[in-house]
Amino acid sequence: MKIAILGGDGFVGWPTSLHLSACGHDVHIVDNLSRRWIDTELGVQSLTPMDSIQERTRIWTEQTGKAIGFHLLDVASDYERLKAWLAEHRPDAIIHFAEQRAAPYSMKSDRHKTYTVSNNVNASHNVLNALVATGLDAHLVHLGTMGVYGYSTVGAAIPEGYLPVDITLENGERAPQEILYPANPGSVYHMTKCLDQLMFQFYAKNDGLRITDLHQGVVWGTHTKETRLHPQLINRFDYDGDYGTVLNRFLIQAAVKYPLTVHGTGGQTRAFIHIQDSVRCIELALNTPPAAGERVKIFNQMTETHRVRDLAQIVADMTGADIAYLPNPRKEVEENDLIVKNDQFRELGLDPIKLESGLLSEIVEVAEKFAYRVDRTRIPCVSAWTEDLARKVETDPERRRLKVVSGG
Ligand code: NAD
Ligand code: USQ
Repeated sequence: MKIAILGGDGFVGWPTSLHLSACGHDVHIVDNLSRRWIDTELGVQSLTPMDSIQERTRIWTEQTGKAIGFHLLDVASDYERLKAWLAEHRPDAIIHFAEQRAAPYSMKSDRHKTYTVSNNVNASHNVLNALVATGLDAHLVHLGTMGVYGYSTVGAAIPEGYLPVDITLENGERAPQEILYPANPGSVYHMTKCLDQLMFQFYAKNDGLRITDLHQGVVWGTHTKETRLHPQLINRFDYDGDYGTVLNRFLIQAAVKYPLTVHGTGGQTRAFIHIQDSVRCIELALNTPPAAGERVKIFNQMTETHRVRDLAQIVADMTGADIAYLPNPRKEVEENDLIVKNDQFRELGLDPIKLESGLLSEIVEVAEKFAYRVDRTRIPCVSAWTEDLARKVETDPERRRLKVVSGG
C-alpha cells in the first residue's frame, strides 16, 4: 500500500512510519516540522537526542534497504499544495497525526488557543476537502483522543464512539438511535478533536469518504521494535511541562530525583497505551477500513486505565522517588472513574503490553540513560487553564518549596 503519514516526524508518527515501512508499505511522511519549532519556542528539547528527519530516513534506508519519503508541507495552511501532492502521489491510505497535540500548550495564552484551533481544524478539513476535490478513494485514519468523551464519572463503560439512545416521539413511542457520544472537551486542544469528529461525520455521509477515528489514550514509553534498530532511529521523548505526558514525566522525574508532580489529589483516572501497542493498533485499523458509505469507524485505542496518584506510587515504589501533591493548573474533575470499552482491537488480536512489564526497562533504558539531558527548570507545569488557577499555582507554598529544593 502507498501510505501518506501526515505528522510522521512526531512521537507517534515516527515509529508508525518505520513499522509500516518494515511491513513493506511505500511510506511518505508529510510534515511541516512545526513540533521542532515549538521546542525552540519553549526552549526545550526531546530527552532523547533526535536527528533531522532527513538523517533519520537516511539511516532507515541504510539499515533496512527500504525508502521513506519526506515532504515538507503545512497541511493546515497550504491547501493547494496538499491537493496537488495528493493528486500526484495518490496514496491508498492517509494516516493523520498532523495536529498540535498538547493540552497545556493549547491553554498557554490566547495566541496558543488561536494557533491550535486554526492548525488542527484546518489540517483536518483540508485533508477531507482535498480527498473530495481529487476524487481520491484513500482510507483516512485519524488520531483522535479519549478526551472527546470527557472525564465525568457516569458509572457506565464508555462505548467506542457511538451511544445507543432512545428518543421519545410525539406519539409517545420510543425510537432507538445511535449518536456520537456527547463531546465534553477539557481543553482547547481536546475541543479541536471534538470538532474533527463532526467534520468526519459530515464527509463520510456526504461524500462517502472512508474514515477511521482512533480515540487514543495517553501514550507512554519510547521504543518500538523498529526504533531499537539503530541509535539514530530513536523516538522523541517529551518531559517538559507542556508536552510531557504524565507517566513519561514521572519516569524522568524519578531518574533525576525530582519529586513526582501529582496535580491536585491525583484522583484523575486516565486511559493509557504503550507506544508499541499504539503502532500495532494503527496497523490493525489500516487493515480493516470501513466501506464507502459506511459511518465513521471509531475505535477506543487504549489498553488500561489508571489513577494519576496510583501511577506516581508505582513509580515511587520502583525508584524510591518522593511524591509532591501540587495545586492543579488545569480545570478538571478531581476524582473520576473511567471504564472504557476496547473490544474491537481485542477482537482484531491486540495483545497489550502491561504497565508492570514495561516500566522498568523504560526507566533503565531511557530515563536514566538520558537523564543528563534534562533541564530541571522545564519540568514544572506552568500553563494554567484560567487566570485564577494561574495565581493559585504561582503563589502556592508547596510549589515554591519544590522550586527551591529541586532546582526546577
Ligand atoms: P507530535 O506533536 O509529536 O507530532 C505531531 C506531528 O505533526 C509533528 O511532527 C508536527 O510537526 C506535525 N504537524 C503539526 N501540525 C502540522 C501541519 N499543519 N502540517 C504538517 N505537519 C504538522 O504528537 P504525537 O504525540 O505524535 O501525536 C500524534 C497525534 O496523536 C496527534 O494528533 C495527537 O492528538 C494524537 N494523540 C497523541 C497522544 C499522546 O499521548 N502523544 C495520545 C492520544 C492522541
Ligand atoms: N498530570 C499530573 N502531573 C503531571 C502531568 C499531568 O498530575 O506532571 C495529570 C493531568 O492533570 C491530567 C493527567 O495527568 O489529569 C493526564 O495529563 P497528560 O498531560 O498526561 O495528558 P493529556 O493532557 O490528557 O494529553 C495527552 C496527550 C494528548 C492526548 C491525551 C489523551 O498530550 O495528545 O489526546 O493525552 S487523553 O488523556 O486520553 O485525552
